[in-house]
Amino acid sequence: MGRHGPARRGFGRPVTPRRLGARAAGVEDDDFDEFDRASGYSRPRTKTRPDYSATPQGRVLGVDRGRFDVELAQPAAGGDTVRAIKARALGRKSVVVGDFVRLAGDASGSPGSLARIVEVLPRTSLLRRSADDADPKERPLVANVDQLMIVVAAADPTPRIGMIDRLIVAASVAGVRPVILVTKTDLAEPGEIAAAYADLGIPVLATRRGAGLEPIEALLRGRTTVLVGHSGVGKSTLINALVPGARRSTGHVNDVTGKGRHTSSSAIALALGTGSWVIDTPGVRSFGLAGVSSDAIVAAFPDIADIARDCPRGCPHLTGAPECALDAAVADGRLAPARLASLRRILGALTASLDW
Ligand SMILES: Nc1nc2c(ncn2[C@@H]2O[C@H](COP(=O)(O)OP(=O)(O)O)[C@@H](O)[C@H]2O)c(=O)[nH]1
Ligand SMILES: [Mg+2]
Ligand SMILES: [Zn+2]
Repeated sequence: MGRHGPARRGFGRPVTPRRLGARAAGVEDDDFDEFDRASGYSRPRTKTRPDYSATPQGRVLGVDRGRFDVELAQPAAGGDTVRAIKARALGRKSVVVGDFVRLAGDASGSPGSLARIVEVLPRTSLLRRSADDADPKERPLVANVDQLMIVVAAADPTPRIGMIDRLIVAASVAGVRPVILVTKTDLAEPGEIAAAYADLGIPVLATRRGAGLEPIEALLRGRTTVLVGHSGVGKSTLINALVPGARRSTGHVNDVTGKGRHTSSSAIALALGTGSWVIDTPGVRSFGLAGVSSDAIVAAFPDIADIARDCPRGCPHLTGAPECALDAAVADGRLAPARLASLRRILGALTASLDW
């Protein structure tokens, strides 16, 4: 089955028509300046809006200076990807890698052609990027992600537990499943990391350059997976092994800017041959956690949430919290000590990085 086979997720799902008026596709949408009001559809529209329900659909694979590479659901004459710009009528609405979009204009993909993105289909998830914890501005980075693959090296660079914890929280609050991949197992044993996280119910895989890819491919199949991890952990090496022709540059990457030779600092999605996409995120160090509550973190772990219902109201669940039911659960064997330690690391990472 090719990359446009039926296993492919996202394309072809029904889209609720939310246009009032039916205008022929291909009209100049720029005339409709109320096209996408930022919030709410409670007021009746005063303007007729174009109907794009029959226009080609695609997925944004990459963005470079306002130009989007869009993979078409149905390949066109000029190929299966087209260049596109955002229609002015979308205003400040973001279009990010992973978005499913509708296209107007020249979506033939022929040399020199340029389509317009006229609609962003409803997102199932959205990961935002934040420059650092002090930066309140969080820019949307990737949409419609099923899995966040946290890539850490067994050694070189040394894994950072705190970063893994933050990413688990970011994934959980974004509605994205976290998974962990330990690379470079030729340099060190992955045991410690695996032990710390397997107890949280998070899948942990290990690999090394040249190792068989089947377990990783099985985890990626039929899903959209974002790879995130420190520079140098081997993300691009892995993608090159998974995606023939990907030719992601590997090797030294500047740790501060995330930029290396031929290395773009924006996310890029690559289609796997199995209705799956992997998204590389060079230079991304963390995802935004603004507004995340400790309740949301606890809720990410249903069995722990169940126990925490016996906690005093407003219990922070941190070490030393009076009458925290999680301590009692560890004492009587209902909760593994390593799992409570992990949870507390996550809660601690959050409280340390946010002003409440
Ligand atoms: N020893 C060892 N080195 C690896 C392995 N995978 C990648 N590398 C090396 O680690 C460096 C960084 O890899 P790269 O894929 O560019 O990492 P990225 O920054 O996460 O994309 C490169 O020099 C790779 O050759 C591995 O399994 N074992
Ligand atoms: Mg890389
Ligand atoms: Zn508690």
